[in-house]
Amino acid sequence: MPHTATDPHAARLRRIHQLNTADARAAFKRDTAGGLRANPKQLFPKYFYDELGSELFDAICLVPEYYLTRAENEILARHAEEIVAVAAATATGDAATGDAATGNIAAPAPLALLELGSGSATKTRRLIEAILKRQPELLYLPVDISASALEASAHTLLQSYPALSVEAYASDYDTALAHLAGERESRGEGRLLALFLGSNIGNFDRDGAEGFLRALRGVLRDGDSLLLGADLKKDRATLEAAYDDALGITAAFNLNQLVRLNREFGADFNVRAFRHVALYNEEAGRVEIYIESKFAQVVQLPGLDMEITFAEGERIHTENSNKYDTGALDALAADTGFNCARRWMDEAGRFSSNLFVAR
Ligand code: AVI
Repeated sequence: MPHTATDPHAARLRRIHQLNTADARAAFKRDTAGGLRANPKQLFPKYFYDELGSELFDAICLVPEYYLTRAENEILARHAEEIVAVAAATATGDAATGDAATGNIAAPAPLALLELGSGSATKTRRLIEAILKRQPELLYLPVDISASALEASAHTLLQSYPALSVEAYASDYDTALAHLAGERESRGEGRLLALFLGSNIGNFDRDGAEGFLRALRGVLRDGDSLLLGADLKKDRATLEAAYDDALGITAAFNLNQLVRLNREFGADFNVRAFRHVALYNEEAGRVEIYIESKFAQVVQLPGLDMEITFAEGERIHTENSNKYDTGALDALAADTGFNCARRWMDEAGRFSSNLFVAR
């Protein structure tokens, strides 16, 4: 629902920064043309999230096979208060800072919450509630590629939490982190707890994950922290089912990339002539997702001035979902300017929430 002058929550929605500029459109064109000319063909996961793609991802989080969301929710339901307590203690050295000579005790600096890839921000509620038990107000800074998801989630959260203010960024991660690094000094003394939930880190390869965490580290001060969700390595059957559910929601999410190309570039993909494929590459420790051509065919993309041919069974690689073990997570923290201070897992040991403290 759009915010109007009569919207009682409008004052606490400080701003939605639209960092998705004309450059983003040019990058989408460039990435798509380059990816479809490459061998093997490739499309990029950040382009899954148009309005329908964001809704389909929310639906994926509800299918029985996609255990990740429920496992992370279980962790947050059990441990949100402890997570926030550890982040706040880290932020202040303990519960409060003080000047030993004068005996002046300063109150703990309030936490602000930054979330990369916030989507519908459903899981974030647990952390918002845990923080608001400790402090009277909270500034929430969500970043998401989808402006529609940001608008909707900001509205819902502001309705639920009268003590919340929101400043949102419609942007890809690189652009948002560069922007936020420039704004950090003007944000005052408060501490940041950054969130990167839901195994989003898994959609980067190792170099990409390092680059992302280093850029995020550039937005944080020493003692600020990052709660990083990471899915753990497990058996092939569980992983492949999680990315190829019986209802076909993940298939629709994947094939929606073709629908988007039809809409945005006037392409004539016959979506029924392609199928969704999800395979666990055990050696690489990742689920690989593809769109496969059911037969030989030619597709026109007038908006990109391209014609592309597919052989029968030829695949477009659309996403990797990397799975971690705890050693790899500790190494990732150490290599990017963090300490992994604490780790929580769901009872079945499928998923991890890692508190990385900036050092
Ligand atoms: C957004 N990301 C963490 C999801 C994942 O599990 O890699 C994207 C996804 N792709 C298919 N299903 C879910």
